[in-house]
Amino acid sequence: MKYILTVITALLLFNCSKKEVKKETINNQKPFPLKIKDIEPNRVMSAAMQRSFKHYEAPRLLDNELYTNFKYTELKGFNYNNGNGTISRRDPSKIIYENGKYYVWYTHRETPTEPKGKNGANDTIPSTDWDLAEIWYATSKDGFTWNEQGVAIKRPKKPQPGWRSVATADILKFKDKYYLYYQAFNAPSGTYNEEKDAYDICPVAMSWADSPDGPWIPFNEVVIPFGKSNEWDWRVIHDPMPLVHNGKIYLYYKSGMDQRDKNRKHWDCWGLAIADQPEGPFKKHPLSPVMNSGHETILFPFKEGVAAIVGTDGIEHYTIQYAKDWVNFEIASVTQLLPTAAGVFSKDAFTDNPNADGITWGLSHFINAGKNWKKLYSKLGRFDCDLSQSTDDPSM
Ligand code: AAL
Repeated sequence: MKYILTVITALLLFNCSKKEVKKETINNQKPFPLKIKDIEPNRVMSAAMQRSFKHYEAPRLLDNELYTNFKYTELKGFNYNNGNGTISRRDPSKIIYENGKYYVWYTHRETPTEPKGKNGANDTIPSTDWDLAEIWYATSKDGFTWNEQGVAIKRPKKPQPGWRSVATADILKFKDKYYLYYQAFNAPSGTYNEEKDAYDICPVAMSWADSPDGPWIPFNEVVIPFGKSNEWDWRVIHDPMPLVHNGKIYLYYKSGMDQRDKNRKHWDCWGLAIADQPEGPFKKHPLSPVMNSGHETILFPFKEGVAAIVGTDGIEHYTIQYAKDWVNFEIASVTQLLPTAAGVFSKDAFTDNPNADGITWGLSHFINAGKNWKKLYSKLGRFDCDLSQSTDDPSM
């Protein structure tokens, strides 16, 4: 009898500790005390209420460090030709602080007209807002007024990767050198290539420099290749976003789960590829895709894990998520007016700090379009938020 009781007690304890572990995986906080059954023990919950406690731990979504509002401010220092669609700046990189100033890299398009779609594009007319683009950079003392410094990565000569467009860069600082990872288009964006069975013919390229002011030296090899045709990321690799974790480079990227029918509808997901060196080889994590929603990749180290701003697109859009192990994300909060394609200022992006502070600001892009998408171009703007352990929310 004594033996049976001991076994039952052990089993009960094991069960409880399992539940605790599960709760701990979300945001490393103590369980929120409120449960509907504590208030009204006999209430039968509707499907929606059961779901909110079971899948989302709803009370936690309303009260935690990874909840914030976003406040937006127009930037000073950029000229957009009065918004006639011929100059565009979009997809800002993370922001880094070097030499007493902030640095950002972004897609810069300056073309004779606004984008005309894949059928209207030629050697000088862009198909999309990020076609025929270069990667430019700007610096700032305060994050509000920016001085455009000019081109960082030009389009190389045909047939080098990126001859058609280089876009959507992100920065890595690793062992005192700087690395820009970016999309290298070998055809107008949106063009389908039968031979390669891919859309943008746009794997990830990289250039490196000894200083954030360049000169940038092309690595001249694809660093993150497409998956095989039976893999989820066979079609495009977009939005490379490198961070440093455990001494390695953790690079998140966007690709799409394809429906593979004639409409080729796809569903944006994020993958993770890990390397010991900035040049690679990058090994794709076997659990990729690690995120089921979100258009552009927006991530930053938070405590010992990584937090993600999941903005537009997907079933879990407008959430902020957390992965203590950098792979398995859980929803931490649901919020609104999230930045688009943001580049964050994360002090700990490359420091491998086991208690990273988080972020309070960054840059977002805003897509401006006239009637019928005429004069389409994008602008950069600043956002402020409180996704940091150490500050108060400036937007409240
Ligand atoms: C962006 C990013 C990538 C896409 C396009 C330009 O916001 O997701 O960069 O290719 O849109």
